[in-house]
Amino acid sequence: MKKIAILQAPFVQEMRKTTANLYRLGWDERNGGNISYLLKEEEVTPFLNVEEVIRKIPMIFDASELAGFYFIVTGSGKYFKNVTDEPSENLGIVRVAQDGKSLDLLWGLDNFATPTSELPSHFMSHIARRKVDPENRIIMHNHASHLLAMSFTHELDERKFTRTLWKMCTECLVVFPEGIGIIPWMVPGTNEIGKATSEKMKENRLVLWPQHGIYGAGRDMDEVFGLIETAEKAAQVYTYVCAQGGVKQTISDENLQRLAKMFGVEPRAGYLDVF
Ligand code: 2HA
Ligand code: ZN
Repeated sequence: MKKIAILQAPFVQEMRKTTANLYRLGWDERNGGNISYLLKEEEVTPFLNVEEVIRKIPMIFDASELAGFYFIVTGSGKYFKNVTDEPSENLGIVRVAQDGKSLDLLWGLDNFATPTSELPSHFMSHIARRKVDPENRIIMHNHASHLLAMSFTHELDERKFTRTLWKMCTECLVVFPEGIGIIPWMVPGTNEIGKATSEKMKENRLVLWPQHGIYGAGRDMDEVFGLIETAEKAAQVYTYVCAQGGVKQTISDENLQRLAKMFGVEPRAGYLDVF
């Protein structure tokens, strides 16, 4: 059967649009940031012959829980700024091999490029999120500026950090009622940071990497992008509030509780002081 040109695939278009948006927001300078997007086989087969493996790419960890799964990923060392114009150099479509120790490259990552250096954190987070939400398909990492700045000025206590964000914009509690997870500062690209991130992903879709950036998880691009931009907006407002001299009034815990009831969300247990 004749294949449709891969550049017409909706998931390739989404990756191009999203990386361009993220770049314009200033959250993905140079090679900062990475995205992995789980694809269903039936989404891939109209465009690619999945029996044609371009090359095998070894991995430094065991992803056998994802064996046979397809992903479109951003490339290691690649610039989000360049994805729109040069998709096949900067993106790749891969399938996790049966033993979970290598990837079959099916498209892209031209000139021997490799998938994002943060693949351990991405894949371990996919595994963790899919256990709580089998519909989860995207993991996104970027260097959202105000969240990054807040990781220097705000106490790195998950409850306190979450409560500050919730109180900066009325929308926040509704968008991430489970709050935000925070790991210690760690060396990026390692299995260790992957384990720590995925541990937090069991209970959060947002995980802060102090002095580095943010991880988000979601069922689709709108969910994960919306999640990160809502938290980032709250962090931006926090920055302005601090610059304007600090909080004089804010949303009370009782009002956050009323908000949660109205929108049918369950704030993380113990995060609101209401009895
Ligand atoms: O891909 O953002 O964390 C570059 C990074 C590493
Ligand atoms: Zn990063």
